[in-house]
Amino acid sequence: MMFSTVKNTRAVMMQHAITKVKVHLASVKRATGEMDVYNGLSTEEGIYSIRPPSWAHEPFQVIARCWMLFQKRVDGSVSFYETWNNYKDGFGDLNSSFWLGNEKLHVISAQRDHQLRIDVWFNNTNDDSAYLQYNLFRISSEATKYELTLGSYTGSFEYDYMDYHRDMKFSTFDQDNDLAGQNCAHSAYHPGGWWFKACYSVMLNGIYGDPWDTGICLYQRITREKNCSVVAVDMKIKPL
Ligand SMILES: [Ca+2]
Repeated sequence: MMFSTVKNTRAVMMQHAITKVKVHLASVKRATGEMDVYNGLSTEEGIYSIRPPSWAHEPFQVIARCWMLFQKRVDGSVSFYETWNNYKDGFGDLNSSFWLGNEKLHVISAQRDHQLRIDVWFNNTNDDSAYLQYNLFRISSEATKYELTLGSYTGSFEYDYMDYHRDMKFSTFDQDNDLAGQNCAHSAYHPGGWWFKACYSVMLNGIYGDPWDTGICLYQRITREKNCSVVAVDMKIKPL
């Protein structure tokens, strides 16, 4: 009885937070056009078609306003328990949840320096949000497993959650490049592709809405506090 009440309260809180996120998205102004990702992003929020100079394929679409999003989670409609090749090419829907693709991130971030910002919305801290920001973000090539390079940290969290993931290679359930004995991205541990070490301090590609270690979580490795109550998150870059 008690458990059921707690569960219902939690469901109501989560629904409230999700509604807020959806309202925010509904106000997004749609636009289509060419955008120069290297010489300043449009201040008008919308979906843009881009073709980086060294991108040998068809132009692709991104969602941006000052920052270009490469990851977004707002609901559980898109699975992030995906293969290496799907993380490489990208998946999902720009209007809801998606991963832009590691190859695109590599090409864009190799072209010139970008900064990174991650915004996170929680359902258990007064619908609060917080962010992580880094003055450099770079993803290496597939040959070196899309290794993550980060600059120095600023942000509203006191703890630099991405610090643990600096210089880590990307791993998926079908490609183990982490430093743990097991494959961190295996479904039994933290399902989803990420720059795992052994294994994580922040994991934003877990199972949406899962309150446990398999979910979207932040883990303070000194105090061992864990927060898996993320209802929305986005990751984005902007040219320096
Ligand atoms: Ca491993």
